[in-house]
Amino acid sequence: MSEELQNVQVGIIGAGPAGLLLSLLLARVGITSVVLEARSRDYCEGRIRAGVLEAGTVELLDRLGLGERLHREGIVHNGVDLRFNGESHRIDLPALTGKSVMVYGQHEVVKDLIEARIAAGDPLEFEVSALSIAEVTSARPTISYRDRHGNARTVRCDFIAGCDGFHGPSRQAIPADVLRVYERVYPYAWLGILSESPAITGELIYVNHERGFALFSQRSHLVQRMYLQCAQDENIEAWPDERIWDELRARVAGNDVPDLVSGPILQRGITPMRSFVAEPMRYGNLFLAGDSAHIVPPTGAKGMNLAIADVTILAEAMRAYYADGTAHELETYSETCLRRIWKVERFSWWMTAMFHRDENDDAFGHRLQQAELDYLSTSRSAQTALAENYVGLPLRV
Ligand code: FAS
Ligand code: PHB
Repeated sequence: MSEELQNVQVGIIGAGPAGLLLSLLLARVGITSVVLEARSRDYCEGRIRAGVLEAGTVELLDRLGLGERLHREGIVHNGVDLRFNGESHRIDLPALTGKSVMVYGQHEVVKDLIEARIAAGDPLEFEVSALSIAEVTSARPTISYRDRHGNARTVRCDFIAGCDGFHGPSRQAIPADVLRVYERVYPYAWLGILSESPAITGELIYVNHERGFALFSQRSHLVQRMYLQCAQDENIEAWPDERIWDELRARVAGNDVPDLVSGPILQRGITPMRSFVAEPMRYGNLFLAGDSAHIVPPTGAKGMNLAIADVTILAEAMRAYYADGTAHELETYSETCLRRIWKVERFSWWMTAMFHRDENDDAFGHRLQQAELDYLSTSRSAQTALAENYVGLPLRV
């Protein structure tokens, strides 16, 4: 099969939020790129993941002209409820930060980004295979792959953006003696469902309960996204609908909370919980962005937002390089991103430790958790600290 060579400025691996958004940000400033995705378009658009957009993410999508459906179908959330010891404590986001968050599924964001990329007529290839990266320390690194028809192809570019998620090949292209990895795996997981049912209160409810953590989120007024803390090795087959609904009710029930109304479960799955950071995020002319470089436990609703922040910084650095010939922002890309990433890792770890019941924890640890929650419910300063992280830290911190 013929070998075809494409020359672009940036080769982007992965059509998740990071890769797609980077391609659109680069196109706005005249930088050519190709996006190479292993999965099909339908698979990428059907992958149910994150649900909360930080204020900065919404502003960015608006600037890109991608906010129309987001504002039509998304739901503005001005508060989140923290529930423990049978009581709810509302964090008033605008009162504490002047900002809100938007509930709009990641898969909806991906649909909007794919549509925009295709409408622009720029290259976006799905179902590629046998992808490999080479010569990343040279001036013209390459990406080789087979397209969906089995044709061998090679992309020669100035830069490669590894937006291929936690399991992609980009991070592996950094030599083991260069790469530093920091990881914490949590002793529990999340059982998540998507259901056609009404919300309890219409705002997110994070629950610390003796039976375990629960989270009540949304995708629309009629579709809810809910999670239960479960064992790391939980078998989803052991959770028929009735058991899921009973457990959700048991963890959120109280005189101060409306009843949880059940409905058809549209999707279910188990999500493992880990914190992970790979440093550096640049090696030669390979740049990692998003889940290829870091993972946060979803308790802080940060995964997708962090990926979007990475590529915003990377796109600005590449613009400066091509427009002004200055490489400073490229050279400091990793350092700039990691300063924000570690703050978000901290917040996500803190929210996770505060709300989950860890059976390995001792009585002292449990009391500390209770004190953390009690302090949050009584201190405006503590609530402000949570709120400013929840709505999203500034891009450069
Ligand atoms: P992504 O993983 O989204 O995209 C990477 C893309 O690269 C994928 O499309 C993949 O197919 C492609 N790829 C991989 N290898 C390739 C190869 N060799 N060749 C070509 N393409 C390749 N975050 C939250 O904030 N809240 C949540 O509730 C939440 N829930 C999650 C549940 C699950 C099961 C998972 C896995 C993640 C969840 N996340 C959540 C985090 C998630 O939203 C990520 O942070 C977000 O998808 C990151 O976006 P990307 O970095 O673009 O990576
Ligand atoms: C979601 O809606 O999927 C969601 C919301 C908040 C979180 C995690 C997940 O902290």
